[in-house]
Amino acid sequence: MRKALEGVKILDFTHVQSGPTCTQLLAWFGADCIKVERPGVGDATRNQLVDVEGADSLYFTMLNHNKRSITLDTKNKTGKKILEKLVKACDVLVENFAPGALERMGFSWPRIQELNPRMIMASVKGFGPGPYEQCKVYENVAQCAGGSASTTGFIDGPPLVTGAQIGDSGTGLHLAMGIVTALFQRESTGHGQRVQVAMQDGVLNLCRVKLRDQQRLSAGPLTEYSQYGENIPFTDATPRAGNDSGGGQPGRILKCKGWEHDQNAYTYFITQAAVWDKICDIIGKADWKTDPDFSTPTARLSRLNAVFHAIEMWTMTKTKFEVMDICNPLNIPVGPILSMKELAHEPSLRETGTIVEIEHPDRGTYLSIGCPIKLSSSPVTVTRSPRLGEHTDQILSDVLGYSDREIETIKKTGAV
Ligand code: CAO
Repeated sequence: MRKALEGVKILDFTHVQSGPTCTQLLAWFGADCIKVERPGVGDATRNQLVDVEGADSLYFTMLNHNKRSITLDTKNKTGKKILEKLVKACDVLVENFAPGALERMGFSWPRIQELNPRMIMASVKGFGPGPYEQCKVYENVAQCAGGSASTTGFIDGPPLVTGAQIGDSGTGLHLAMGIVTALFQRESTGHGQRVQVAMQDGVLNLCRVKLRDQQRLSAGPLTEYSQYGENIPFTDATPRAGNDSGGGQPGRILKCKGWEHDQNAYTYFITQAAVWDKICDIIGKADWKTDPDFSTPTARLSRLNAVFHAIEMWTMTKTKFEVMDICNPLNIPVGPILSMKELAHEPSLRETGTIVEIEHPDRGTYLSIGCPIKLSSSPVTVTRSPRLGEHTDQILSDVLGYSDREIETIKKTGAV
């Protein structure tokens, strides 16, 4: 079956996590992703957090599936010529170098357009234009600068970063969206365009509801935050909400059976107003259905600690999966805290290709996360990441048309 992006050639200058997340997705949708790496060095993540000596790290392999790798010294004279040919041959250039690095290589946006007016040039940077635009940025810096950290954690503790890589992988997702949109527009205009996503903007976009709350503060305290019921005054900035649910229905993380020895024996539990009576029944508090102190959402706001304590007394008698089995049929929203170990072994995720087993000649079998976006007419087969420069000769010949003899001459210049 022909894949959605078949025929699209990506000149992939990305490294570390944000850019590779984006190009991996495009590769899964069928684009020919040509990863350009510095000879002898490659993407720094190949050698970061190494678990199998001599093999590319999981950091690299899990972000670079379905790509081809060419080594190319873009600061070498011949290397620059080859890069010019690649720019002419490809549809999209994706990069997440530090600000100014591509320009220093001699490949500014005007130069790229001159070489190939159909080229879409997509970039991730830490910040957009402004005081910080020259800064190099990593995941946690973006989480802090994008508003996530100030709104994560408990009210009486420090700001927290989250495990979900919203700065890197989140920005990569935004960039992929920009690229396919630009490809679509190119169908009618015939021209490429610049696609830019700043990690600060990507994180802030994911924190949209927190800016909502910032503005609501001027209309009075945020009643769905636990601190309201606990009489803790609000400041002039969106507070950290602990595990409160953001949608206006009180929710918390509660202990389940086995919590004493299993750090993930917890469940999320939302006391959605529409199912309050059912909650009262299952936790053995039928009288709360009519007790004026508990029967309405407003009355409960100042008693949430008592409410969740009673629910936790019940959840502690059940495993997190039993809580799920009992509450789901009753439409009570709950969610087990699933560990990476549990997710890795979850059969349904294997079934859908969300968790995949990949064979790698240097490291054996490893687990990876497959494509989370399922297209019915563009199925994804995840293939292993390339070794450094594995496809150099192949790309020089099949994309750029160099003969074997020319390739030998190129090699002597140190360009590849
Ligand atoms: N041939 C020759 N030179 C190459 C090359 C190649 N194939 N590939 C890269 N280089 C050079 C670059 O041209 C640059 O040289 P100059 O500094 O002389 O211009 C140099 O390698 C370093 O590239 P870099 O600046 O991107 O890498 P860094 O380690 O200094 O910074 C990072 C890394 C991630 C902080 C920076 O790239 C960045 O801020 N990127 C944008 C934001 C981003 O994506 N962050 C997410 C990172 S994941 O947490």
